[in-house]
Amino acid sequence: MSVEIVQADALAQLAAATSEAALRELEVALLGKKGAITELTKMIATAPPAERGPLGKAINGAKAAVTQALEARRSALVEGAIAAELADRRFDVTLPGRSPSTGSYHPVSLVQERLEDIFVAMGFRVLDFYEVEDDFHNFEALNIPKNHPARDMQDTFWTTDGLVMRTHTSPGQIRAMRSIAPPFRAVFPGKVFRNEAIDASHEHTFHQLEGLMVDREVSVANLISTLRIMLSQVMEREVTIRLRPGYFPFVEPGFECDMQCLICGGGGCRVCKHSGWVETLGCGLVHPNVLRHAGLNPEEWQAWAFGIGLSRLVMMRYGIDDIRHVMGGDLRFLQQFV
Ligand code: FA5
Repeated sequence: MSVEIVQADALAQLAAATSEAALRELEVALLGKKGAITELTKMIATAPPAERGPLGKAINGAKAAVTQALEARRSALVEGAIAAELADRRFDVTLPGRSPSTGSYHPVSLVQERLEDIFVAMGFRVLDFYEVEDDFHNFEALNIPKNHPARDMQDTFWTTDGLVMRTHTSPGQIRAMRSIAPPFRAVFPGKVFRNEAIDASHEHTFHQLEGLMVDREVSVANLISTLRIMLSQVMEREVTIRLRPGYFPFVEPGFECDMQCLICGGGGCRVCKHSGWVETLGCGLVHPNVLRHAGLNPEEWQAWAFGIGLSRLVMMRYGIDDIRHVMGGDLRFLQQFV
Protein backbone atom coordinates (compact mmCIF):
# COMPACT_ATOMS: atom_id res chain seq x y z
CA MET A 1 0.00 0.00 0.00
CA SER A 2 1.34 3.42 -0.81
CA VAL A 3 2.26 5.94 1.86
CA GLU A 4 -0.41 8.33 0.60
CA ILE A 5 -3.19 5.76 0.94
CA VAL A 6 -2.15 4.72 4.46
CA GLN A 7 -1.94 8.40 5.49
CA ALA A 8 -5.34 9.28 3.97
CA ASP A 9 -6.94 6.25 5.62
CA ALA A 10 -5.38 7.17 9.02
CA LEU A 11 -6.55 10.78 8.83
CA ALA A 12 -10.09 9.61 7.94
CA GLN A 13 -10.18 7.27 10.94
CA LEU A 14 -8.98 10.05 13.26
CA ALA A 15 -11.61 12.46 11.96
CA ALA A 16 -14.31 9.84 12.60
CA ALA A 17 -13.22 9.11 16.23
CA THR A 18 -15.86 10.33 18.71
CA SER A 19 -14.24 9.63 22.06
CA GLU A 20 -10.89 9.95 23.77
CA ALA A 21 -10.88 6.18 24.35
CA ALA A 22 -11.30 5.57 20.62
CA LEU A 23 -8.44 7.98 19.97
CA ARG A 24 -6.18 6.11 22.37
CA GLU A 25 -6.89 2.86 20.48
CA LEU A 26 -6.21 4.55 17.15
CA GLU A 27 -2.94 5.95 18.42
CA VAL A 28 -1.73 2.39 19.10
CA ALA A 29 -3.10 1.06 15.80
CA LEU A 30 -1.40 3.80 13.76
CA LEU A 31 1.70 4.91 15.62
CA GLY A 32 2.34 1.98 17.99
CA LYS A 33 5.18 -0.54 17.56
CA LYS A 34 3.15 -2.54 15.04
CA GLY A 35 1.00 0.37 13.88
CA ALA A 36 0.18 1.02 10.21
CA ILE A 37 2.51 4.06 9.93
CA THR A 38 5.34 2.27 11.72
CA GLU A 39 4.94 -0.74 9.42
CA LEU A 40 5.52 1.53 6.40
CA THR A 41 9.17 1.95 7.42
CA LYS A 42 9.74 -1.75 6.61
CA MET A 43 9.20 -0.88 2.91
CA ILE A 44 12.43 1.15 2.94
CA ALA A 45 14.65 -1.92 3.23
CA THR A 46 13.12 -3.60 0.12
CA ALA A 47 12.91 -0.46 -2.06
CA PRO A 48 15.55 0.20 -4.79
CA PRO A 49 18.41 2.30 -3.31
CA ALA A 50 17.51 5.38 -5.37
CA GLU A 51 13.95 5.43 -3.98
CA ARG A 52 14.88 4.90 -0.34
CA GLY A 53 15.56 8.60 0.41
CA PRO A 54 12.29 9.98 -1.01
CA LEU A 55 10.38 7.07 0.55
CA GLY A 56 11.83 7.76 3.99
CA LYS A 57 10.92 11.43 3.65
CA ALA A 58 7.34 10.56 2.64
CA ILE A 59 6.96 8.19 5.60
CA ASN A 60 8.28 10.85 8.04
CA GLY A 61 5.85 13.35 6.53
CA ALA A 62 2.94 10.91 6.97
CA LYS A 63 3.96 10.25 10.60
CA ALA A 64 4.09 14.00 11.38
CA ALA A 65 0.71 14.61 9.71
CA VAL A 66 -0.96 11.75 11.62
CA THR A 67 0.56 12.82 14.97
CA GLN A 68 -0.61 16.40 14.42
CA ALA A 69 -4.12 15.28 13.41
CA LEU A 70 -4.28 13.04 16.50
CA GLU A 71 -3.47 15.93 18.88
CA ALA A 72 -5.87 18.29 17.11
CA ARG A 73 -8.69 15.73 17.36
CA ARG A 74 -7.91 15.12 21.05
CA SER A 75 -8.10 18.88 21.88
CA ALA A 76 -11.33 19.21 19.94
CA LEU A 77 -12.89 16.29 21.83
CA VAL A 78 -11.82 17.68 25.25
CA GLU A 79 -13.12 21.16 24.46
CA GLY A 80 -16.34 19.68 23.13
CA ALA A 81 -16.83 17.67 26.33
CA ILE A 82 -16.31 20.79 28.50
CA ALA A 83 -18.68 22.86 26.37
CA ALA A 84 -21.32 20.11 26.55
CA GLU A 85 -21.00 19.87 30.33
CA LEU A 86 -21.30 23.64 30.74
CA ALA A 87 -24.30 23.78 28.43
CA ASP A 88 -25.99 20.99 30.34
CA ARG A 89 -25.38 22.34 33.91
CA ARG A 90 -28.42 23.82 35.54
CA PHE A 91 -27.98 26.44 38.28
CA ASP A 92 -30.47 26.97 41.04
CA VAL A 93 -30.17 30.69 41.63
CA THR A 94 -32.47 30.47 44.65
CA LEU A 95 -30.01 28.33 46.67
CA PRO A 96 -28.43 30.28 49.56
CA GLY A 97 -24.75 31.08 48.97
CA ARG A 98 -21.95 29.52 50.98
CA SER A 99 -20.44 32.15 53.25
CA PRO A 100 -16.65 31.89 53.50
CA SER A 101 -15.58 30.69 56.93
CA THR A 102 -13.46 33.34 58.60
CA GLY A 103 -11.38 32.95 61.76
CA SER A 104 -12.01 34.81 64.97
CA TYR A 105 -9.70 36.65 67.32
CA HIS A 106 -8.44 34.79 70.36
CA PRO A 107 -9.89 36.36 73.52
CA VAL A 108 -6.37 36.95 74.86
CA SER A 109 -5.53 38.88 71.68
CA LEU A 110 -8.73 40.92 72.07
CA VAL A 111 -7.88 41.88 75.64
CA GLN A 112 -4.24 42.52 74.74
CA GLU A 113 -5.17 44.81 71.85
CA ARG A 114 -7.60 46.66 74.07
CA LEU A 115 -4.95 47.18 76.73
CA GLU A 116 -2.45 48.38 74.13
CA ASP A 117 -4.99 50.94 72.85
CA ILE A 118 -5.68 52.15 76.40
CA PHE A 119 -1.96 52.65 77.06
CA VAL A 120 -1.14 54.18 73.68
CA ALA A 121 -3.88 56.75 74.43
CA MET A 122 -1.99 57.54 77.67
CA GLY A 123 1.29 58.13 75.83
CA PHE A 124 2.87 54.68 76.33
CA ARG A 125 4.78 52.92 73.59
CA VAL A 126 4.29 49.19 72.94
CA LEU A 127 7.44 47.05 72.94
CA ASP A 128 8.13 43.39 72.20
CA PHE A 129 10.88 41.32 73.84
CA TYR A 130 12.27 37.77 73.81
CA GLU A 131 10.42 34.68 75.08
CA VAL A 132 13.73 32.91 75.70
CA GLU A 133 15.86 34.93 78.09
CA ASP A 134 19.19 34.65 79.86
CA ASP A 135 19.63 34.32 83.59
CA PHE A 136 20.85 37.92 83.85
CA HIS A 137 17.71 39.56 82.43
CA ASN A 138 15.14 37.15 83.91
CA PHE A 139 16.67 37.05 87.41
CA GLU A 140 20.05 38.62 88.17
CA ALA A 141 19.38 42.16 86.91
CA LEU A 142 15.96 42.08 88.62
CA ASN A 143 17.64 41.79 91.99
CA ILE A 144 17.07 38.01 92.17
CA PRO A 145 20.60 36.64 92.59
CA LYS A 146 21.39 32.91 92.35
CA ASN A 147 20.23 31.01 95.45
CA HIS A 148 17.80 33.81 96.31
CA PRO A 149 14.61 32.23 97.74
CA ALA A 150 12.53 34.35 95.32
CA ARG A 151 13.66 32.07 92.46
CA ASP A 152 11.35 29.42 93.91
CA MET A 153 8.40 31.77 93.37
CA GLN A 154 8.65 31.14 89.66
CA ASP A 155 9.40 27.52 88.88
CA THR A 156 11.39 27.74 85.74
CA PHE A 157 11.73 25.88 82.43
CA TRP A 158 15.42 25.87 81.49
CA THR A 159 16.69 25.12 78.00
CA THR A 160 19.47 22.57 77.61
CA ASP A 161 21.93 25.39 76.86
CA GLY A 162 21.24 27.21 80.13
CA LEU A 163 18.73 29.82 78.93
CA VAL A 164 15.29 30.26 80.50
CA MET A 165 11.79 30.43 79.06
CA ARG A 166 10.97 33.82 80.59
CA THR A 167 8.96 33.37 83.76
CA HIS A 168 7.51 36.89 83.57
CA THR A 169 7.61 39.94 81.30
CA SER A 170 9.75 41.86 83.81
CA PRO A 171 13.09 41.16 81.99
CA GLY A 172 11.73 43.67 79.46
CA GLN A 173 12.18 46.36 82.14
CA ILE A 174 15.96 45.97 81.88
CA ARG A 175 15.94 45.76 78.08
CA ALA A 176 13.67 48.82 77.77
CA MET A 177 15.66 50.96 80.19
CA ARG A 178 18.91 49.97 78.50
CA SER A 179 17.68 50.85 75.04
CA ILE A 180 15.47 53.93 75.50
CA ALA A 181 16.66 57.24 76.89
CA PRO A 182 14.54 58.33 79.90
CA PRO A 183 12.00 59.69 80.56
CA PHE A 184 9.67 57.21 78.83
CA ARG A 185 6.64 55.01 79.43
CA ALA A 186 6.08 51.66 77.79
CA VAL A 187 4.08 48.46 77.95
CA PHE A 188 5.30 45.09 76.71
CA PRO A 189 2.89 42.17 76.39
CA GLY A 190 3.95 38.56 75.85
CA LYS A 191 3.84 34.90 76.67
CA VAL A 192 5.47 33.63 79.87
CA PHE A 193 6.20 30.11 81.07
CA ARG A 194 6.16 28.47 84.48
CA ASN A 195 6.71 24.91 85.52
CA GLU A 196 3.65 24.73 87.71
CA ALA A 197 0.61 22.57 88.35
CA ILE A 198 -2.44 23.49 86.27
CA ASP A 199 -5.81 24.22 87.87
CA ALA A 200 -8.86 26.46 87.23
CA SER A 201 -6.76 29.62 87.61
CA HIS A 202 -3.17 28.51 86.84
CA GLU A 203 -1.63 27.70 83.47
CA HIS A 204 1.99 26.76 82.68
CA THR A 205 1.96 29.07 79.65
CA PHE A 206 0.09 32.34 79.96
CA HIS A 207 0.25 35.98 78.92
CA GLN A 208 1.31 39.02 80.87
CA LEU A 209 1.54 42.68 80.07
CA GLU A 210 4.25 44.69 81.78
CA GLY A 211 3.96 48.44 82.30
CA LEU A 212 6.94 50.68 83.01
CA MET A 213 7.14 54.40 83.60
CA VAL A 214 10.54 56.06 84.06
CA ASP A 215 10.85 59.70 85.04
CA ARG A 216 12.74 62.00 87.38
CA GLU A 217 9.91 61.60 89.88
CA VAL A 218 7.14 58.99 89.88
CA SER A 219 4.60 58.20 92.58
CA VAL A 220 2.61 55.26 93.91
CA ALA A 221 -0.49 57.48 93.60
CA ASN A 222 0.13 57.82 89.87
CA LEU A 223 0.70 54.07 89.58
CA ILE A 224 -2.58 53.30 91.36
CA SER A 225 -4.61 55.72 89.26
CA THR A 226 -3.08 54.25 86.07
CA LEU A 227 -4.09 50.75 87.23
CA ARG A 228 -7.63 51.93 87.98
CA ILE A 229 -8.00 53.52 84.54
CA MET A 230 -6.61 50.40 82.87
CA LEU A 231 -8.86 47.94 84.71
CA SER A 232 -12.12 49.85 84.44
CA GLN A 233 -11.52 50.62 80.73
CA VAL A 234 -10.63 47.06 79.80
CA MET A 235 -13.60 45.68 81.75
CA GLU A 236 -15.90 48.44 80.49
CA ARG A 237 -17.37 48.79 83.98
CA GLU A 238 -16.36 50.00 87.42
CA VAL A 239 -14.21 47.41 89.14
CA THR A 240 -13.29 47.21 92.78
CA ILE A 241 -9.60 46.71 93.41
CA ARG A 242 -7.51 46.34 96.53
CA LEU A 243 -3.79 46.71 97.08
CA ARG A 244 -1.86 44.55 99.53
CA PRO A 245 1.82 44.68 100.34
CA GLY A 246 3.53 42.16 98.08
CA TYR A 247 7.11 40.99 97.82
CA PHE A 248 8.89 41.16 94.49
CA PRO A 249 12.68 41.63 94.76
CA PHE A 250 12.68 44.09 91.85
CA VAL A 251 10.35 46.66 93.43
CA GLU A 252 10.34 48.51 96.73
CA PRO A 253 7.70 49.03 97.97
CA GLY A 254 5.88 46.19 96.19
CA PHE A 255 2.15 45.46 96.00
CA GLU A 256 -0.24 42.77 94.90
CA CYS A 257 -3.34 44.19 93.27
CA ASP A 258 -6.52 42.09 93.44
CA MET A 259 -9.76 42.66 91.58
CA GLN A 260 -13.11 41.76 93.07
CA CYS A 261 -14.18 38.57 91.30
CA LEU A 262 -16.59 39.44 88.50
CA ILE A 263 -17.60 35.80 88.03
CA CYS A 264 -19.27 35.53 91.45
CA GLY A 265 -19.50 39.25 92.29
CA GLY A 266 -17.27 38.70 95.32
CA GLY A 267 -19.42 35.97 96.85
CA GLY A 268 -16.82 33.24 96.29
CA CYS A 269 -16.31 30.68 93.51
CA ARG A 270 -13.64 28.26 92.33
CA VAL A 271 -11.92 30.92 90.17
CA CYS A 272 -11.31 33.19 93.18
CA LYS A 273 -10.73 30.18 95.39
CA HIS A 274 -13.85 31.22 97.33
CA SER A 275 -12.19 34.42 98.54
CA GLY A 276 -14.15 36.88 96.37
CA TRP A 277 -10.87 38.38 95.06
CA VAL A 278 -8.69 37.48 92.08
CA GLU A 279 -4.96 38.15 92.14
CA THR A 280 -4.56 40.27 89.00
CA LEU A 281 -1.20 41.96 89.02
CA GLY A 282 1.99 42.73 90.87
CA CYS A 283 3.43 46.25 90.96
CA GLY A 284 5.63 48.71 92.79
CA LEU A 285 8.42 51.26 92.55
CA VAL A 286 11.41 49.86 90.67
CA HIS A 287 14.22 48.91 93.07
CA PRO A 288 17.38 51.12 92.90
CA ASN A 289 19.50 48.01 92.22
CA VAL A 290 17.39 47.28 89.12
CA LEU A 291 17.79 50.86 87.89
CA ARG A 292 21.55 50.48 88.35
CA HIS A 293 21.59 47.15 86.44
CA ALA A 294 19.72 48.95 83.66
CA GLY A 295 22.35 51.68 83.54
CA LEU A 296 20.31 54.44 85.25
CA ASN A 297 21.39 56.46 88.25
CA PRO A 298 18.76 55.95 91.03
CA GLU A 299 19.66 59.39 92.43
CA GLU A 300 18.48 60.86 89.17
CA TRP A 301 15.73 58.53 87.89
CA GLN A 302 12.73 56.74 89.41
CA ALA A 303 10.32 54.22 87.90
CA TRP A 304 7.17 52.28 88.63
CA ALA A 305 6.25 48.98 87.06
CA PHE A 306 3.45 46.45 87.05
CA GLY A 307 2.90 43.01 85.53
CA ILE A 308 -0.66 41.87 84.85
CA GLY A 309 -1.92 38.37 83.93
CA LEU A 310 -4.01 38.54 80.73
CA SER A 311 -5.73 35.14 81.03
CA ARG A 312 -7.30 36.13 84.31
CA LEU A 313 -8.50 39.40 82.80
CA VAL A 314 -10.04 37.41 79.94
CA MET A 315 -11.83 35.20 82.46
CA MET A 316 -13.22 38.20 84.33
CA ARG A 317 -14.21 40.06 81.19
CA TYR A 318 -16.00 37.16 79.53
CA GLY A 319 -17.18 35.27 82.63
CA ILE A 320 -15.07 32.16 82.00
CA ASP A 321 -14.73 30.00 85.07
CA ASP A 322 -11.74 27.87 84.07
CA ILE A 323 -8.42 29.15 82.69
CA ARG A 324 -7.93 25.88 80.77
CA HIS A 325 -10.66 26.95 78.32
CA VAL A 326 -8.65 30.06 77.48
CA MET A 327 -5.48 28.31 76.30
CA GLY A 328 -7.04 24.92 75.43
CA GLY A 329 -7.40 25.67 71.71
CA ASP A 330 -10.95 24.24 71.42
CA LEU A 331 -12.43 25.91 68.32
CA ARG A 332 -16.00 25.58 69.61
CA PHE A 333 -14.96 27.80 72.51
CA LEU A 334 -12.79 30.20 70.51
CA GLN A 335 -15.38 30.81 67.78
CA GLN A 336 -17.57 32.62 70.29
CA PHE A 337 -15.25 35.64 70.24
CA VAL A 338 -15.24 38.23 67.50
C1 FA5 B 1 5.12 38.65 88.39
O1 FA5 B 1 5.23 37.89 87.44
C2 FA5 B 1 5.89 39.95 88.43
N1 FA5 B 1 6.86 39.97 87.39
C3 FA5 B 1 4.88 41.10 88.31
C4 FA5 B 1 5.46 42.44 88.63
C5 FA5 B 1 5.89 43.26 87.62
C6 FA5 B 1 5.58 42.84 89.96
C7 FA5 B 1 6.42 44.50 87.89
C8 FA5 B 1 6.12 44.08 90.25
C9 FA5 B 1 6.51 44.90 89.22
P1 FA5 B 1 3.27 37.23 89.61
O2 FA5 B 1 4.03 35.97 89.65
O3 FA5 B 1 2.43 37.54 90.77
O4 FA5 B 1 4.22 38.48 89.40
O5 FA5 B 1 2.38 37.25 88.28
C10 FA5 B 1 1.70 38.41 87.86
C11 FA5 B 1 0.28 38.06 87.43
O6 FA5 B 1 0.32 37.04 86.45
C12 FA5 B 1 -0.56 37.49 88.54
O7 FA5 B 1 -1.14 38.51 89.29
C13 FA5 B 1 -1.60 36.70 87.77
O8 FA5 B 1 -2.60 37.54 87.24
C14 FA5 B 1 -0.81 36.18 86.61
N2 FA5 B 1 -0.36 34.79 86.84
C15 FA5 B 1 0.62 34.36 87.67
N3 FA5 B 1 0.75 33.04 87.61
C16 FA5 B 1 -0.17 32.60 86.72
C17 FA5 B 1 -0.53 31.31 86.17
N4 FA5 B 1 0.12 30.22 86.53
N5 FA5 B 1 -1.52 31.24 85.27
C18 FA5 B 1 -2.15 32.37 84.87
N6 FA5 B 1 -1.88 33.61 85.31
C19 FA5 B 1 -0.89 33.73 86.23
